[in-house]
Amino acid sequence: MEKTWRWFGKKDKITLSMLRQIGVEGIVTALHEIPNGEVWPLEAILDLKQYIESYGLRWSVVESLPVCEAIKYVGPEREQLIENYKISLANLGKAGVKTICYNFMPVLDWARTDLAHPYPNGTTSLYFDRKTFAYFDCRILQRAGAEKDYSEAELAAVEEMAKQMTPEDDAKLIDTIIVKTQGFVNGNITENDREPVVLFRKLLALYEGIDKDTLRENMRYFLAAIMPVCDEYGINMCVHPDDPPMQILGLPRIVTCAEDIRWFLNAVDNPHNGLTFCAGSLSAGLQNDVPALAREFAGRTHFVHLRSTEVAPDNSYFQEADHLGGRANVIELVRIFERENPNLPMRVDHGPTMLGDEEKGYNAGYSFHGRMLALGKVDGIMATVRQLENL
Ligand code: DNO
Repeated sequence: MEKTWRWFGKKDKITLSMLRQIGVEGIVTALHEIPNGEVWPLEAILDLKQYIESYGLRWSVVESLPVCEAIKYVGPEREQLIENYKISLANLGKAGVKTICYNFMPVLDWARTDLAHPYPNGTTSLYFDRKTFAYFDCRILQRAGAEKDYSEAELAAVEEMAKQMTPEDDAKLIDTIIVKTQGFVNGNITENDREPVVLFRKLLALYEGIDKDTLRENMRYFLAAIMPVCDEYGINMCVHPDDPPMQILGLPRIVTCAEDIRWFLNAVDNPHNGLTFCAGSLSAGLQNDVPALAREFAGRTHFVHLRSTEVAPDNSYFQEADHLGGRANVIELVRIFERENPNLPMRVDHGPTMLGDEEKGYNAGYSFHGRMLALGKVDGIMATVRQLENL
């Protein structure tokens, strides 16, 4: 597979010359300065592409060309937004950037309750604790009917937490869930918003009455509308699975398991409609056998994210695992994808914060040393697999 790296643009403290030194071949990035929903101009795409190429690298994947909420819940501006999306795709196609990652998760992109969970070895990493999330949902958000989604034991734990959480703890949790992970790099709510909880409730309200089938239909509609542009320019769309791959906050999630993936691939049965195989996201769902998913969907996978998680047997938490450990079975995944397509773009996803990363202010999960270590491991697996399998 092609060794790619998610780079957040010219402002990223991790520079392209650093990436060149550690063996990265392709760049995964986006025009982060363009607001969601606006057209990506051809000149701006070419400008960034040339910049990347001047470092001896290539722009392999766009992550993400964001799909606006109004396309997902069907707002009055849907048609205009889809038109804009098609123009951006055509411009990317003209520039020769042809693998496009996006997601179809309502409101939240990914979700974690702790972005710097300490590990015994002194590193920190991302963590999702169900009872803390339940506390956020029931106590901070006070979502109507939230209690229905949790067990009695979880609700009892929420009561206990409520006795201990300080206003500062609450503020940190709000920042983690609503600003940092919801928002991430293309968010609806940013650090400058004064009342994130109020805004967040408004976003959730947009999805009232939208169930799984409706969201599926909205995804099918979007994909069917953009496929002619993808056919014309040879663009591969690849949806990112829901992270975590389960229902949260009463929102429908439709890319969580084999049945979901089969559904959207069949609903628009075009090879340009494909998957970002995010091993870490998929591994966080106990329903998923990750290598089995890879075997089934490798042919429609256009981009691979390699990482792994450990999930508590009772599903009470999950955390990032070492790239060689956890539920994902990265070694087997490399074998499957190397056989399928040795040119598939692959990036290591997330990595521990370590050896001074914590002082740099990197985006959560996107440390330098942690990801570099993971890339070294995955590179070793790829070389071994290629030799053993004569690829
Ligand atoms: C988080 C990422 C996601 C991903 C988007 C793609 O670490 O995997 O934010 O980039 O969901 O649209």
